[in-house]
Amino acid sequence: MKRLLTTLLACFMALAVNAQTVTISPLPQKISWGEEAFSNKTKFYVVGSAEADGDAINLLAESVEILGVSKKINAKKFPNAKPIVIGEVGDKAVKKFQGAVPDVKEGYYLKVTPEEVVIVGRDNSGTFYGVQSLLQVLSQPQVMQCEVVDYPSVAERGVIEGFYGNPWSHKDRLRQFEFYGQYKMNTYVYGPKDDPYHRAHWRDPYPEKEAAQLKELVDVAHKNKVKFVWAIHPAGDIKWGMEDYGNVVNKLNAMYELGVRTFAVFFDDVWGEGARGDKQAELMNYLTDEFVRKHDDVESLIMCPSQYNKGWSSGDYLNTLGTKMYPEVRIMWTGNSVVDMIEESDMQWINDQIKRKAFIWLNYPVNDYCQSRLLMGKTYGNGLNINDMVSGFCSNPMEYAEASKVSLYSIADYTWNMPSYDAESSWERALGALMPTCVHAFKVFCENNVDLGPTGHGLRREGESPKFNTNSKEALSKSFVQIVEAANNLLADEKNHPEMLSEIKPWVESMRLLGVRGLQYMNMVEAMERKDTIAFVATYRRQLKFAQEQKAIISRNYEGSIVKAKPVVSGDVITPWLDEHLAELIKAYRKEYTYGAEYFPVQSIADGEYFIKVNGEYLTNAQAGADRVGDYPVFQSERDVVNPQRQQWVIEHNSKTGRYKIYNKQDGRYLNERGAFWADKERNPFDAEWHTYLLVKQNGKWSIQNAGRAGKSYWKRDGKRINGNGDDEPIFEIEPVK
Ligand code: LOG
Repeated sequence: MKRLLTTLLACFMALAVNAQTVTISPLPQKISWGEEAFSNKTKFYVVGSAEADGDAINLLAESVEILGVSKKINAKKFPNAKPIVIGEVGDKAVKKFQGAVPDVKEGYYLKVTPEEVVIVGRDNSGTFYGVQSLLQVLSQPQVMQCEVVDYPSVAERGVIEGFYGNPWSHKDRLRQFEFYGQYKMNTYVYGPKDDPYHRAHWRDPYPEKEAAQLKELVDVAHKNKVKFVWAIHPAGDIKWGMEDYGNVVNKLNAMYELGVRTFAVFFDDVWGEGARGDKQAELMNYLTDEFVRKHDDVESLIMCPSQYNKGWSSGDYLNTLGTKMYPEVRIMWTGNSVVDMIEESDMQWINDQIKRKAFIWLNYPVNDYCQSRLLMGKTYGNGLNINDMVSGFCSNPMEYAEASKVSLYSIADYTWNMPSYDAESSWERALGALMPTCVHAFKVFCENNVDLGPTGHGLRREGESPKFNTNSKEALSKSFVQIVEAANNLLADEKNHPEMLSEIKPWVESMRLLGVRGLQYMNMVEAMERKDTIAFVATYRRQLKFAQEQKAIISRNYEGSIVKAKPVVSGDVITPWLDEHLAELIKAYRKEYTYGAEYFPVQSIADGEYFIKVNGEYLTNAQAGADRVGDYPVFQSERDVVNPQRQQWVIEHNSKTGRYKIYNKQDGRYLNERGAFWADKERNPFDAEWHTYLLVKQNGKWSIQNAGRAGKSYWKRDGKRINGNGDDEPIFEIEPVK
């Protein structure tokens, strides 16, 4: 009896384990699993291929072993194969099953039994999605019996390439479309801000090469059942009137020639004339009459308004669009602010204003406004009950196309089956799907690249670095070792997903160095406990070398790159923790010991007169005497022998703030947070909140950091002058005037 029980239990557990390993993503609306259907070495023949969707059949043929086709089930002809019966509602081969197909666009029915596989689509996309689901079932070690009744929650689901910065490459986009097909996203809106033919030079046609590439993109999108929406952004310099209306129509016609059938017009991020609602409505109606309705295969237009979020809405702009623009024109919306998650009450508000269902432009995981961070965390915060309130839902991603897939995978999940969406499990599945060979290391990486820090847009993401544990020395060491190992494993696994790794590599390297620095810090703590000053200083200097390496990392450092980001990893947890603790440890050391003092950053300079130099060139108040608003000092290689005071700067400690003020000896004007003179002498009173700096010396050179209300950024040299957007690189030579 006991033995029987154990055997039963073992069987049950085996089943349970198998059942758990099978998931279809995005999660189907209805699915029931049975026992194993057949081995994953099974071969097939296809019944119904003549009438079924061609892309679905091609996908099947590329992905599974097909011995032939047949009009009917024919076990005699194919004794060693199983039939895949496939087609759309109305096709002969699938008549028997069509009652089971949900009556929703793109819905499908899939059944896997030991005898046969059945796929019936409500329409062509439905059949294609049925095949995609089947392929996921077949990819498991054991092919399980199942019955799936499935359809999307949101009609238009996908991605809007709408960010500033380096547009995606041709290859990036081709890979994206395959991914969208795989995970049932059906919409891609093309609108990269820095494609000149989208925005700055919207009137001009694409050059031949770009046009040919776009044509290929449209074809590949369509093969993956992705609607390619091409967007034009004329708002920057459009002249309201027939001439430019004609220019828009011409450009849309040129794009039509390349195969585009759905179009969008963007008016975001413009002010003044281009942002007029009445004129925008007029143009959209004109385009609908003169372009859309002149073609029988062009869909109604999509537009992105100038007031595209509640925070920026005022006057009767939205109401004008709502009442004057043809109701079939869809209107995009980013939520309560530029970067925001979307909830039910938000949808009620906007739909009311525009008298139609808004088309959501979700500004996540886009990072064009927080370029040092990668947003690899969970996609959470959107309401689970808004599917009937939106006409579409698209995510604006990062310029890092592959890395964006972590979030896009969840966007696919969310928009396909909204009520069942679970951010956590979707994220876990995404990691497994994207980096199957080193999912653990990838998870550690993603966990440490979650939040974006404080930005003007205010969005924060919770749960960064959940495993960082400072409770004990052992726990801390473990935390640092974990990120070093994860980075090493990812870097060693480079061949398995080269596209992903080449994008995230700068952040992976940075994570490794962060961990290494953490371990050096631990060694410093121990050296301090042992009172081993030599080891302390030596370890500190090693740490410094790694910090410099880390700071030197630049993403997208290729020629022509618009964005060159300096990666920050765990910018809200581990990085600030380590910076703070290192500084405290050094302070404690310096209280007790003098050995090695020259290597540590110091924060004190005696009141006096100084030359401020970069690379041997003198910061010079060349405009002294003119004393105008907006004057700024410049770097000059020669010593000023006529007016030496122009190169002499008075640095004084301000006891109220503990910081330093800097003014010119020649005319007494204070330098502001941009290293310029804020105003003329009369109107330039000293204000400690704005005119005081932190001066830190390291390896013989100084960094000058803004403080108080002027923020925390550092000065850097920018050509001949100072710029206030630098980093903590000590670049200034500050020498007393003798
Ligand atoms: C832009 C968008 C940009 C995003 C985030 C819209 C409608 N427009 O503030 O191109 O990627 O915010 O920086 C935007 O969101 N402007």
